[in-house]
Amino acid sequence: MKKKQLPFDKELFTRSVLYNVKTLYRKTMEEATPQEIYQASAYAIKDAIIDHWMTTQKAAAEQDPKIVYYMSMEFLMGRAFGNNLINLQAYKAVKEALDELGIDVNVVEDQEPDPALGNGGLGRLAACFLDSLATLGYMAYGCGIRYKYGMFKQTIRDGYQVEVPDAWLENGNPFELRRSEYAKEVKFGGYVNVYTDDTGRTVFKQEGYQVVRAIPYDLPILGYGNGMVNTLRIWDAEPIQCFQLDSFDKGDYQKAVEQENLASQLCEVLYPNDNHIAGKELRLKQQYFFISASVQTALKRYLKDHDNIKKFYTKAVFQLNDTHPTVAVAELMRLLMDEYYLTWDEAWEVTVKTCCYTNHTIMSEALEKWPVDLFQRLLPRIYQIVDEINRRFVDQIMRQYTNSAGIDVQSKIRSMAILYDNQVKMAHLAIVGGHSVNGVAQLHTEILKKRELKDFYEMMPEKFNNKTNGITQRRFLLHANPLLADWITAKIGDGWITDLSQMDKLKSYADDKKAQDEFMEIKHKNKERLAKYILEHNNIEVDPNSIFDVQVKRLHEYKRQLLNILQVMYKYHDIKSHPNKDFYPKTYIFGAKAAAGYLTAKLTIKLINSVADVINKDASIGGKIKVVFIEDYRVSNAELIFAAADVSEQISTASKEASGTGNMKMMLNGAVTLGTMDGANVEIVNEVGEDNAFIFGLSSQEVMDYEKNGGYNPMDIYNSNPNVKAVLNMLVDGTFSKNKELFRPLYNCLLNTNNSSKADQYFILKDFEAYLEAQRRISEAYADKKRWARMALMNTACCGKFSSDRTIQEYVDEVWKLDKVELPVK
Ligand code: TH1
Repeated sequence: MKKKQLPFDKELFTRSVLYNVKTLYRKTMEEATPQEIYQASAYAIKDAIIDHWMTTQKAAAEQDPKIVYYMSMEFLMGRAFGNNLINLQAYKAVKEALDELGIDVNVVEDQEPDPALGNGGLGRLAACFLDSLATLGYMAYGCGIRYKYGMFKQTIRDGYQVEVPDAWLENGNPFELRRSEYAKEVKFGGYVNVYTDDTGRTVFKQEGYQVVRAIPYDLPILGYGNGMVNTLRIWDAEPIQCFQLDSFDKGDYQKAVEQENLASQLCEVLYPNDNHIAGKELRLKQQYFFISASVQTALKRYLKDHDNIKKFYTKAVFQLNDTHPTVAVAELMRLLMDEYYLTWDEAWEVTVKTCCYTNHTIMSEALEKWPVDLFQRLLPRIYQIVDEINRRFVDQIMRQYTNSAGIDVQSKIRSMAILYDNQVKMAHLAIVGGHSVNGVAQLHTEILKKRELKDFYEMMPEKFNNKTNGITQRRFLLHANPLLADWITAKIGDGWITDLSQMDKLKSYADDKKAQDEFMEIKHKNKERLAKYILEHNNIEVDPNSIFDVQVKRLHEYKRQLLNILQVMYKYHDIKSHPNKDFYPKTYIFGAKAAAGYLTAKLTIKLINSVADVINKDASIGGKIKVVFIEDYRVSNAELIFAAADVSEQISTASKEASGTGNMKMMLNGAVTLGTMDGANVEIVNEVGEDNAFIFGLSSQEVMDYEKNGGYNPMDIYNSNPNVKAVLNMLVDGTFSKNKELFRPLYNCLLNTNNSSKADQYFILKDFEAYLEAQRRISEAYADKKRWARMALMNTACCGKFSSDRTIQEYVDEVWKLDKVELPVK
């Protein structure tokens, strides 16, 4: 049975490209640069998208579905051109059309800068969710910030990371629409004047404030093959009006300049910290800025064709992506009371029924807490409301727990109050102000319920639920790995594109010799493709017959890139001292950005590059190990890397990685997980079976038990394990740097003899021996071609659960309760 395709007019596309090149640049195709051809092609695609976009809006206006507003400081979209073609089902047609013009579609795609409005997993998850929402036919708005500079570009100089600004908007963005007619005002600072108006109502009026204009830019989010186009609305800030010098007295002049400055700073740059909060004032301003504009928009849209504001929650739900958008709780309260005149209780009911919160981490340095004085100075009216929410909540704690046997009310208040120790605790506000709290993998949600948020769970168990993360197979297989995508479709049909659970039909090929050979042949081709990229970018020759062992993700101590590179150092030492020992050649591939101020992370990058330098140049090891650090790891090169991975390194300290999603992307592409029982790895092993993954190391329970008892003493391991001793000494004996002291800080992190409770916080030495053993098992398994092919194929076959389509359907069924939009297309 042939499924219907979205209509796409190839001839119209070609004509449109030629026309655009002419009218935009006054050039012929022969004269146009690749960038100009990209722009011309993108505008041609946008044309096709706009029709679907308008159709979607019309259908929504008629059907009045409930809408989810996915509020997030980060959307790590990656390039739009190829993805839009995929979802329009027009990739092949456009490839042909461009071919006929003598142009390579890959070259065109490569002209687009990566929109990198996110750090890592959290931002990429938001992007996958938008893709799934549109594909499943649910009305959704992504709400975020149009940062002028996204995640910095990483260059490596002399082995060190150097950050370069990411001017992604330099050539404009052909897919965006500026919608100045939907601008909103956002106010900061000043004070609240409380008075009674003529009707006897108490009025809270913010005065002496600074105001900026929020301008929305809309980006189309296409569903796959269904004609649905949702919207990612990102906000830019502009000063409210150009000031007229003549009419200004000194005070006004000062203020006008301040407002201009504020507007120009607000959306300047994304904070490049993953799993870490720097607590900067500008960051809080960014949060309130995009939240106020988004909440105003949502209310306005609702009131356009409904009149009972008390029923807002029947048509809208706000999903808060971590605590960063949590001021939405107070902003919604403010607007409902101050602008729409609801009472506190009425407004509170609407707010709780509208808001939901996703927790993405238990790392303490990532928990958002704002100093009360800063919060109050910046957002005086919002602070009043938070203060009242807190007062009522503390009251509730006292009513519930006073006189209950064996319960210390004060300790309950200490652990749950929103305002405590002169801090505003954003997670507590998000939990109290909404009706759903979810973790992002089973293990993570259990840790939230049993430990991190235990008191909240006991008080309001009905709010807690798990939504294991997922990823979109459209970008990470259909677009990233066309060879494998075509092969799978030939075997089981194309149903997997919108229903990943169908991948399990591949299981019947797991023992089929021919299928195994084809599968591994495709992997080989993808390894060649990556090898070419590495040769071009790193000038390192790698052997596609070696095992491609990949760890790509943000650099963070808990993710333990250091464990990986220490293991490489050990293997190097081992090979040099036993040149005749059998060793299956391996290529260790790293990719990671470190937050600009995170010294240990930056030094780890330098270490990886230094080790790579020494090993790659050492002819005596006969190329048995190569080490590659891929510069500027981002969504576009990630697609090449995932497709080529044999081994997926997921080696975080158990209990620390809430979910992880790179693990799923590599599994989808037939890589075998080498990991700890952490985050979603646990569920991956559950699906694929223990025989098809390599698991090692402490369990999350063991880690948490050690932590409760003040850690462990790594010196014991150093003194008793000669492998560990040898490898640690290599850090400080000049093997990898002329300056022997260069890597001393890393050595100290592991062994800190002055303060043993701070030594090896992430249990690297504790897990070292088990990790070596797991690496050895990998080599053994890979040497058995048939066994490895079966494992790799089984990983792809068992990845069905990890589609973001499944995650989104769970959110819809259990939390958001959205209605599907019916579209006239087809
Ligand atoms: C990540 C988590 O570390 C990761 O385990 C998870 O898969 C991903 O979110 C998606 O759920 C996080 N990223 C951030 C970024 C910031 C603050 C907290 C987290 S948690 C800025």
